[in-house]
Amino acid sequence: MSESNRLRIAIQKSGRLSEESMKLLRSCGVKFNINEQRLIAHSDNLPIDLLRVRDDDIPGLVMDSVVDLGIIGENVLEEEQIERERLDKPSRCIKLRGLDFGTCRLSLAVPNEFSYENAQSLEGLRIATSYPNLLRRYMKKKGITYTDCMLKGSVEVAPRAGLADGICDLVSTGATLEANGLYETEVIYRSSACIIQSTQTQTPEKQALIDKILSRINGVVRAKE
Ligand code: PRT
Ligand code: ZN
Repeated sequence: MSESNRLRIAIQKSGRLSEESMKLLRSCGVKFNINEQRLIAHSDNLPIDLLRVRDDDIPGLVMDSVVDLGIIGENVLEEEQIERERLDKPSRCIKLRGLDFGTCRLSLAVPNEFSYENAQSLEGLRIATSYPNLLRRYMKKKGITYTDCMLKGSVEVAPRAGLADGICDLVSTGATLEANGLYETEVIYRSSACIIQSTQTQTPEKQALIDKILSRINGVVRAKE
């Protein structure tokens, strides 16, 4: 991507954070129209381009300075940060602030018939997850050895399908666990959406625009509290 004077903000293309991310930017006075076919949406009134991508790609795009800002779940950010630490790869980004949407928790859950006492009950078992790094960090802290079964989706059906003994997945209402005959045993990480910035040098103009957007976000979030 060529250098641009326009501020680039990555948001989730379609998913649980998309609507709220666009609403937040619009309430900060950023005007834009979305063309579903297009990856990029140009703002009409400010030098800002929105990149609409999969949420998992957002931390990397910010850390590699492909974009300046990103709106992402803390769970996805933290997972990528641990991965980069593991690979000795720099993660050049700072969290500017937490946001008031996308709230959920990453939890361990087991089938209803499983008699669970504490995290040690999972010793030697297989756990399905899309968050292998957050799970490893937690299990290491607890001194539990386990095998992971990496699944990008349908994690909640893994025990019933005989792929795993338990799962480590995102929960908000708990309805998905219940529908799949599982119950939550431990919360291992609490998450909400957040806005992150690349730490690579900004032009003064871009930094001034970031400061303006951030101060408007502070105002919008405070007004709702
Ligand atoms: O396509 P793309 O990769 O961009 O999207 P995705 O499918 O990976 O992500 P998406 O849109 O499902 O979630 C984006 C982000 O929203 C997550 O990374 C979290 O930060 C946040 N979030 C908040 C959630 C939930 N709540 C949530 N409930 N993400 C997922 N879920 C799923 C969960 O995985 C489970 O399948 O919802 C189900 C559980 O919900 P309850 O209400 O039944 O408990
Ligand atoms: Zn995703």
